Amino acid sequence: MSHSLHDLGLVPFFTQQLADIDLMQERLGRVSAVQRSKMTVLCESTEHVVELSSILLQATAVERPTVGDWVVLDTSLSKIEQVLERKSLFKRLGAGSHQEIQAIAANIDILFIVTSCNEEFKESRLERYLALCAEAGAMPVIVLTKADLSDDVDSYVRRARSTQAGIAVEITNTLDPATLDGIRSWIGKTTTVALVGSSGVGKSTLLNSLAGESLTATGGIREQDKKGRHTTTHRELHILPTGGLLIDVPGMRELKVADIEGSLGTVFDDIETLARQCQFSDCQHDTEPGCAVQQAVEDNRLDGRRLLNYKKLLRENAVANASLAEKRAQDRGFAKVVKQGKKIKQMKGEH
Ligand SMILES: Nc1nc2c(ncn2[C@@H]2O[C@H](COP(=O)(O)OP(=O)(O)OP(=O)(O)O)[C@@H](O)[C@H]2O)c(=O)[nH]1
Ligand SMILES: [Mg+2]
Ligand SMILES: [Zn+2]
Repeated sequence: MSHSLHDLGLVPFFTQQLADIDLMQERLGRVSAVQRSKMTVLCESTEHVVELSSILLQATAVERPTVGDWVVLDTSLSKIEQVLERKSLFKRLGAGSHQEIQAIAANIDILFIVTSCNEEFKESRLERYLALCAEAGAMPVIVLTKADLSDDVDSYVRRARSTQAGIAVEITNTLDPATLDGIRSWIGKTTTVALVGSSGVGKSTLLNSLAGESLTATGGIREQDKKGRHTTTHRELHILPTGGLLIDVPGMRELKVADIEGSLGTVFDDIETLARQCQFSDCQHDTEPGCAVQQAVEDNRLDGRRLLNYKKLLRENAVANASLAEKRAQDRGFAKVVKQGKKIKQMKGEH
């Protein structure tokens, strides 16, 4: 398929970072997929499967290029030499014991947080995505799929709206293109949207319906608990024939947060506003006297579940930040030991 850099979402924010765009044109591209150490980069009219330069191989996981990044290739068009500054970055804390911040999608304008009108729907999960979206610097839209399977769509819309003041909510049956107008209205010619949400909610089905053709595989869900089968296995940036770019992200089993302290206030503005009226400035909104937040829960002005989730995210974030700080300190210590080792070798005249 032939496309221009403009079709790939090239806007002034990126061209301004290049000294001479004409000189760079051939070597400029956008990462569409990552396969271990290899990456697919879409350039003007062609695509290249490339490797990272030795300098980028030494970068941390979050600094290395990810899907959606704008990159400059070397003159042989076989290695990524430079990653342009990002406009936004959706990231999470990696699963398992090896904790590291992982870049999921770069340079996205909008995050479609996809959830379905069935047992899969959970306000707390949406709030988690919303906090990560605020931190990413993207605009969130909650997309409610499988409206055709529910006879009470309004209650799902109400619940979705309660997760963040003023949040945009779109409703669709992704199998029916006639229900996609609201969703389409968010996607401009150079807009990049990432699709996130649990496995089986219909992210890939939505992508295919918007494209009007089958760009990627979709799969069924388990009837008993409505859980998906993790059909999409890797992140990929797709160009819509009508313009706009969609990054399809596999359903994430675990969505751990870190570095979100600056963004919780965007999602939980109601709680943080109430907290300013608590008697104690360090109130934990637990059993303290004069707690305006607990009072709001008692008066049914604030959902107790929402308060519990806010506290849970705060706690989880604090634990993650502490362990990240410890890991960084260890890494620094390790780098020092290596450096000293080298120095001693040099002093002894060894190589
Ligand atoms: N009835 C109905 N079924 C839908 C809708 N959207 C998706 N589905 C079905 O849900 C199943 C899962 O859809 P996928 O698009 O593969 O889900 P996904 O979110 O991409 O899942 P992963 O790739 O595993 O993360 C498929 O059988 C779809 O046909 C919808 O709006 N209505
Ligand atoms: Mg999928
Ligand atoms: Zn309080």
